[in-house]
Order: sequence, then structure tokens, then C-alpha cells
Amino acid sequence: MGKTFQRPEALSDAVTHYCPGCTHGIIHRLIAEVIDELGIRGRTVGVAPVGCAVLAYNYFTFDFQEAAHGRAPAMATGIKRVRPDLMVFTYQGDGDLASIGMGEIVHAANRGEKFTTIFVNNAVYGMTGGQMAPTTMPNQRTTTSPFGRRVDEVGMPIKVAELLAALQTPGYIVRQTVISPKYIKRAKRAIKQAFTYQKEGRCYSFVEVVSTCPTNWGMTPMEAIQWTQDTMLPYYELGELKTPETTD
Ligand SMILES: Cc1ncc(C[n+]2csc(CCOP(=O)(O)OP(=O)(O)O)c2C)c(N)n1
Ligand code: SF4
Repeated sequence: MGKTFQRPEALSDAVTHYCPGCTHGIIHRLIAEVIDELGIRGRTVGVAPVGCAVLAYNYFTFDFQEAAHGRAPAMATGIKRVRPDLMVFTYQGDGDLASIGMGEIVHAANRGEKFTTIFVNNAVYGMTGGQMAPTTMPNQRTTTSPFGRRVDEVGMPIKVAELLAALQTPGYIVRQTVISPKYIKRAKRAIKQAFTYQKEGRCYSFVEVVSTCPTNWGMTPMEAIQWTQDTMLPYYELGELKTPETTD
């Protein structure tokens, strides 16, 4: 009997260090499936962040680089400009991308660099113990906002996808999530579309994935999924914000 479900070739068989209920692993799998389906494993380079995905290079079977915190877009720019034949993507959390790395991502998108970003928005700094991030929800308790995020003091959470979609440069900007099979299928379609635009040399592509961090949210995996659904998704609306067709 043939196997109907197996590990993608682009995913290694290493056991990940991610916490139970963390969605980083699902996103890794989707990226690996897309890379297999597009037949690009031999010419793909990922750029790993500083954050919980810092060890991402252990989990894939293609080349990876490690960037300093927030600097993955600069490294991806260099790789892609020197080797435009390669498929290059950055994998970044919201602390990495939307805080210290905000300038990097805005300028890379605005220059229309022909790489792809997978942006994992879990509303906190996961790796360092759950501090408030630019994406933390109003009133959300974190280790640095023990009484909840005060929007009168620090403003509303930044919607990075909307921010990038406002740029005039053509690009593909989309937000999805992976909290249920229905959403996982849509997230995979978005990742595949992003890589396809890159393969065609069309534009910069950005896939935000609304994600969970049960450990730092102080929730069970199921509670984290429910909280994402009830609290994050009404604010971080899913769907395509921009396609190259609408700006070409
Ligand atoms: C220049 C620099 N500043 C700060 C840090 C500390 N640091 C490491 S990971 C991290 C936050 C990561 O959070 P996020 O990017 O949201 O990813 P997650 O861990 O949630 O996946 C921070 C602040 C660092 N390593 N380097
Ligand atoms: S701390 Fe949060 S983001 Fe990091 S592996 Fe654990 S659940 Fe995932």
C-alpha cells in the first residue's frame, strides 16, 4: 500500500524544539510542501531570524543563513541580488520584523526586492520570555505589560501587512493563519502564490501568518487557538491586501 501522507523532502526529520501547540511547526511544514511542489529545493535559501525560529536551519533540507535580529531582509537582498536565480525567503517573528527590523522590511518591500518574507505574528516576543511586541493586542498581558497593553501609552498594535500594502511599489501582501485545517489550506495557497511570484521574477512577496504562542500567553494550546480566533483575527483581518496585478 502506498503512503498517502509523508514528510516533505524539504523538511528534515529532526524533532523541533518548539513548544506544544506552537504554530511555527505547521508553518515550517507548509513552506516545505510548497518548495517540494514547486521543485525548487536545490536552489532555495532561507534566512532565519533571531527568535524562536533561530534554529530553523536544522529543520529544512536546503540552504539557510542566519541573520542578526531584524536584519534578515538586508541579508536576503544581498543574496537575491548576487544570485537572482536562487529562491530566497526570510522567516521572521513580529519582534524581529516589526520592532528592531521595521526599517529593514519597509525599505526592502519598497525597493521591490524579489524575495519572499514569511512573517510569524504571535503578538509577543516568544524566545525571550513573552515581552510586549509592536503587535501585542490592546490590554494583552505580557511580561512587560503586566496590567495589559495600554494603547494610550504605546499606541495600537501595528498592522504590518497594511503598512506594506500602502507602498506604491508592486508586491504581493497577504495575511493568513494556521489555527484550523481550513485556514492551513489557505495559508499554504498564499505561501505557494508568494513563491510563485518570486519564481516568475515578479515582485516582493509577504505572507503574514497569525500564530500562537501558548507558552507566553499562559494558555493551553486549545485556549490559544480560541484566543487567536476571538481576539487577533477581528483585528488582523485575513486575506490578500495587494497583488502585483493591482499595482503593475
Ligand atoms: C540586536 C538584538 N536585540 C535583541 C535581541 C534579543 N532577542 C532575541 S529573540 C528576541 C525576540 C524574538 O521575538 P519574535 O521575533 O517575535 O519571535 P518569536 O520568538 O516570537 O518567534 C529578542 C528581543 C537580540 N538577540 N539581538
Ligand atoms: S515560546 Fe512561543 S513562539 Fe516560542 S516555541 Fe514556545 S510557543 Fe512557540
